[in-house]
Amino acid sequence: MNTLAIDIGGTKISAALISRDNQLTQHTQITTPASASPTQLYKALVAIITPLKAHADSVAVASTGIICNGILTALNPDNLGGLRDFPLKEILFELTGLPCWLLNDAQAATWAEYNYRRETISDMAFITVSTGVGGGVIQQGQLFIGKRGIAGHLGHTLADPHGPRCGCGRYGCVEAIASGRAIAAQATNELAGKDAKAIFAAFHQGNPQAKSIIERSANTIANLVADIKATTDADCVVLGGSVGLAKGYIALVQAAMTQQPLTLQVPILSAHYHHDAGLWGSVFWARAQ
Ligand code: ADP
Ligand code: BMX
Ligand code: ZN
Repeated sequence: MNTLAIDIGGTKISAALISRDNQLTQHTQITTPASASPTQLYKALVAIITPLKAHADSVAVASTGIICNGILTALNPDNLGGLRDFPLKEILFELTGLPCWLLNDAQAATWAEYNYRRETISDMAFITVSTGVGGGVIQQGQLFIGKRGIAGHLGHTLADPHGPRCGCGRYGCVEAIASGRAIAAQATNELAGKDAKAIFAAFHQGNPQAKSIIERSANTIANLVADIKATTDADCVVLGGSVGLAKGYIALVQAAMTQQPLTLQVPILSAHYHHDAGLWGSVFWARAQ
C-alpha cells in the first residue's frame, strides 16, 4: 500500500503516492486557487485527492502556513488568501477516512533533506525560496516545530528594517525581499507584471534590472544563512523551492556568502529531493510517528 502525500504551496498543490519501498508514482499538480478561501481550498483538495485515495492507506501532508494541532493558519495571509483556522486534518479525514499526518511544508522538506544526510550531519537548516520563504531547523537530529508550530519560519526574520511591508505585518522580512512574490513585486518598467520565472529568464538574457532584483534576493538569503550559522552552528544549509532551485541562484547565494566572516560561512547545498522535498518529508515524518 501507499501513503498519499500532498504538498500545499502558495502557488501549486502537488500530490503523489509513495510506497513502503519508496516508489513515487502518480505525481499530479494543480494551481493553488488564487483566493484560497476555505471553499476554494476544499475544492482543490477534493480534486487532487479523489483520483488517488483508493490506492492509499494513510495521508501525509506538507502545507504552507502554520500547522498546529492539524489546523492551518497563514502567517503571511497574502500567500494563502488570508486562511485562518482551516481544519485541514479534519477535512482530510472526512475526504479519505484515512489516518493523516501534517507538517508545515518547509519543516517537512527539512526533515526529508536531513534524513538524506543523517549519516554525516546532525545540525542543519533548510530554506525554501518559493512563493514565500520558508524554513526549518534540525538540531542534534531533532526537527524544531515549536509548541505552536511556528519554529523555523525563517522567512519572517528581519532582513532590512527599512524594507517593504511583509504580508505578516512586519516591515523588511526576508520573505518581503527575497521570495518569488517579492521578486515579482519589485519589477518595474519592462519587467512590470512578470512573475519570478519570467524575471529569471530576463536575468539569463542579461537584463540589468532582473540581475539587480535577483542578486538582492540572493544577498538577503546569504545574510539569513549567516544568521542561521550564528544561531545554530549548522553543518550545512540546504536550499529548495522553485526560486532556490532556479539555474544560477545557489551560485549567487554562495558568492554572496564569501563576503561574510569565515566563521559564519557554511556549505550551501541544493535540495536532494528537488521540488518533491515536501512530499518525501511528510511521508518520512508520518512513518516516524
Ligand atoms: P510553492 O510556493 O507553491 O511551493 P514553488 O516552489 O514552485 O511553489 O514557488 C513558486 C514561485 O517560484 C513563484 O514565484 C514562481 O514564479 C517561481 N518559479 C517557478 N518556476 C521558476 C523557475 N523555473 N525559475 C525561477 N522561478 C520560478
Ligand atoms: C510563508 C508561510 C510559511 C511557509 C513559507 C513557504 C504562509 C501561508 N506561509 O512564509 O508557513 O512555509 O511561506 O511557503 O503563511 P511556500 O508557499 O512558498 O511554499
Ligand atoms: Zn513577514
